[in-house]
Amino acid sequence: MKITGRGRSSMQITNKKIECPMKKCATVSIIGRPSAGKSTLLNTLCGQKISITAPSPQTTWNAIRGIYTAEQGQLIFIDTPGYHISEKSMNLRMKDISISSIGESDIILYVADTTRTPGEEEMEIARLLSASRQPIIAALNKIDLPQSSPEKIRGMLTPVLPEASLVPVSAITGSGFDQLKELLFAAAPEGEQLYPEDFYTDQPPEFRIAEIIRGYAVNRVREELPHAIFVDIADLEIDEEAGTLWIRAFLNVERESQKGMVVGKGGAGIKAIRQGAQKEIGRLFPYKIHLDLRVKTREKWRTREQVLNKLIY
Ligand SMILES: Nc1nc2c(ncn2[C@@H]2O[C@H](COP(=O)(O)OP(=O)(O)OP(=O)(O)O)[C@@H](O)[C@H]2O)c(=O)[nH]1
Ligand SMILES: [Mg+2]
Repeated sequence: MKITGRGRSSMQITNKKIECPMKKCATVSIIGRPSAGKSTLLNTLCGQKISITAPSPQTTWNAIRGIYTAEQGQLIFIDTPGYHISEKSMNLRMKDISISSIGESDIILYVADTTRTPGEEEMEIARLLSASRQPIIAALNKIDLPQSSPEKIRGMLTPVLPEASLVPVSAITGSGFDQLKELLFAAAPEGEQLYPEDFYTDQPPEFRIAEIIRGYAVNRVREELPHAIFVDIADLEIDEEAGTLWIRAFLNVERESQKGMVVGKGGAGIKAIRQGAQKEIGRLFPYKIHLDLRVKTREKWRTREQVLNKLIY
């Protein structure tokens, strides 16, 4: 039997043409304001906790890849830091990451929070995206909340991004996700999948561990403090015989006075962060986890380029 390839999307067996739909593969950058729900959406879509989330804005600092594989093909999402207008060094770095991820993608998934009245930042994102060549899908998020008003965002987006597909969703409940996935695969080019089926992120273990710890820390503290915390991993060691992964990590704050807020009364704060992180890390690695976590002060680290170079890249 003679089999000949015909283009990328069909093949011929002798005279009988059998349609064999080619799989889709696309890189999708997730763009939106801080706290719009980008990371929550990524996690719900991929069915895994890939990127940390928190009620406070500016939780995501880097481009985080999450991979979704289905019958139709593979979508490689890039979760990005919230697009925020600010001249501070840390914010400018994060903004650069968001903008450059747009250039790396086949599709843009714009996430907008329908519980907020669209302001200048939303408008700036829409204008930025209007200059891009890729298809744009706008997820109008948080429709599960009573104060959600998708019409306000629709009214603002339609004149600026007339070609964009708009889909109301809830990143928490997954409502609207069937339509969202359909739109994404429809916009995706044909191509072979880049990652194995069971692969869902490419974050290096040390980075992932630091993020998990930071996630528990930022969810534990309030107001300005979430932004003042970064994690560094001093040591990672596997004891194969004992089946233990030893982790020594520091939670860094900006001022001595913030240490107590993280440590909490009688050490309750740091204990809860340690226990939560330890349990979650334990689900990722086939070892018993021993996390030694301490709080340290690193004065004004958010203005130090050397520190930022290690954290946001
Ligand atoms: N009710 C509701 N809450 C949501 C939804 N999506 C996200 N949230 C909440 O909104 C907050 C921010 O969510 P994130 O996913 O961290 O937002 P983000 O856009 O990644 O934020 P940055 O990383 O700071 O840019 C969290 O408290 C989420 O639980 C949603 O669809 N419904
Ligand atoms: Mg995020």
